[in-house]
Amino acid sequence: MTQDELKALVGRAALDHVVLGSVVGVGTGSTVNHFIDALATIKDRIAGAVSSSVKSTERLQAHGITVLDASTVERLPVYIDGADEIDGRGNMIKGGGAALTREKIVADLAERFVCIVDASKRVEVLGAYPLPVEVIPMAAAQVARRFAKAFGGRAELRTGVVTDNGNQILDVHGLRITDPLGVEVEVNQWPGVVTVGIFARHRARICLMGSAQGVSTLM
Ligand code: ABF
Repeated sequence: MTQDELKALVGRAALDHVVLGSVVGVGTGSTVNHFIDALATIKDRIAGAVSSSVKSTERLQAHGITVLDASTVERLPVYIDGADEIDGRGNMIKGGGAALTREKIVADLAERFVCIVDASKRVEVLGAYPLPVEVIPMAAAQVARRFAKAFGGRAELRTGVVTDNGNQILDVHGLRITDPLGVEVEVNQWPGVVTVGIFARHRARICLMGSAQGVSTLM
């Protein structure tokens, strides 16, 4: 099976974790796009969606799924989203799609984060995938210097990308993140950092992984 077929497999499998009658938290990316397309088949059995990006909002609305503003929702039973990397405890690197800030906001509303990935995303230690960090533009150079000093990482500005929130993305290469929570907490304090693409405080409680053997639940 191709990578996209594996993404479609887990996108459909995630329907099993949707609580009927509820508002569904929806992430961003090509795997989530398959989930959105599957969600459309039960759109009359949910109360709508809270979206993590303009791109996901547009796809949801194209299917006729009502998209609610996150500020109007107190709690979501579930948040379905992809990842760039996920380890054995559900810690993730996210942000390859530049939506990490709103993804973390919606994940914070949810009781359960269900991550949907193809097998290529599973790692033992986070960091081979360059860590995305959303920054206020004026802080980009200083945050890059901090990564070099604190973790030996090499930060590159993601050219031609402005996030839905009007900010820039740094991609930090050369990291081996053995303490995801510690790094997330530390970097969150640096002036100018909007969101760091480590999801340890908001790690996945369930991970559906698609592989040649089908869909397996990693945790
Ligand atoms: C999104 O899922 C992003 O955080 C992450 O970059 C992306 C993974 O992309 P894809 O599903 O297209 O592989 O939540």
